[in-house]
Amino acid sequence: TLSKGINGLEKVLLRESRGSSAEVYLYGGHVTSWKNEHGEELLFLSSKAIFKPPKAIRGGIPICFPQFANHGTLESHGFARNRFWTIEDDPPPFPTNNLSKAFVDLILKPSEEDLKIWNHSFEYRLRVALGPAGDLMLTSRIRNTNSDGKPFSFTFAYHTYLSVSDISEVRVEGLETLDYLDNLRNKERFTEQGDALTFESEVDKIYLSTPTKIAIIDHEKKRTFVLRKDGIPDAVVWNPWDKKAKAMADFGDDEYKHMLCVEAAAVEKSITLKPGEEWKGRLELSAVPSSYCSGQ
Ligand code: TA6
Repeated sequence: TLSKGINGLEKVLLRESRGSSAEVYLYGGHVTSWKNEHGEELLFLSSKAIFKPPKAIRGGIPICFPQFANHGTLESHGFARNRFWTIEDDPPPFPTNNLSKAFVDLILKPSEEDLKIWNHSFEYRLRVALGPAGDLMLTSRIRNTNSDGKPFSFTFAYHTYLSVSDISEVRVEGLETLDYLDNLRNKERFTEQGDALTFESEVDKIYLSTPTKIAIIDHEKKRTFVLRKDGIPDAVVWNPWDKKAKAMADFGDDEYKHMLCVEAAAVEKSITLKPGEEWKGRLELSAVPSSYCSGQ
């Protein structure tokens, strides 16, 4: 299943018996494609994405670790998204995901260079799996392997870019009435009003301690994405809108209309691991016709 992708970068193709599929680049441990059984692409990937280190791939699911955005001293979103991961043939057993036959296990360990910028030894295991109904499941296990007895702390996100038909036709349910930090207003804390979220301008918010289930409803496509997360308290919602879109070299000027990032994230409270401890964070995405969802 290992083949050469864009610019000769190695990728893994997962295919589930009913026809759904996913594509994972070893560069970044990055899911770049997730298709349903009809072959429809469900993730957004920019037509201008640059598949060349050290640039992270614009779209799909970048892994933000050990730092989310600029919440710390490292480069934005940390370094996991622009490192080469390797396939791990025989990882320690996962308690879940046993039903899936279409999966790949990746691992990232810090290089000597990485240790100079973040002086902690870790093992980051990522399993990407397709469920029988075509659900996309990502499980991260991050272990502190420091031998000097030191704990470490990190922030994290599955920076998921969903493909939508038209951002003005999209509604997000599950984040109403929650507190959020607004990145467009000095990361100040506000409280969301009672209605489902809709979009008519730039948004960059970190919703705090959210429910585990968030629904992203694409009215035009009559499709609902259901995002479930486990062990990951926060959720980031981002759309760059027109001005920021133009400012990004690896993003088309009008592409903001066709994407929305809804990101399972751990940002407000960093996660601390003592040596030998492991953290687990799971993301599950499904895409269903809107009529299947209650209230639709
Ligand atoms: O998750 C939202 C965010 O942190 C935004 O502030 C935005 O800049 C985006 O991520 C993309 O970051 P990047 O470093 O990939 O350009």
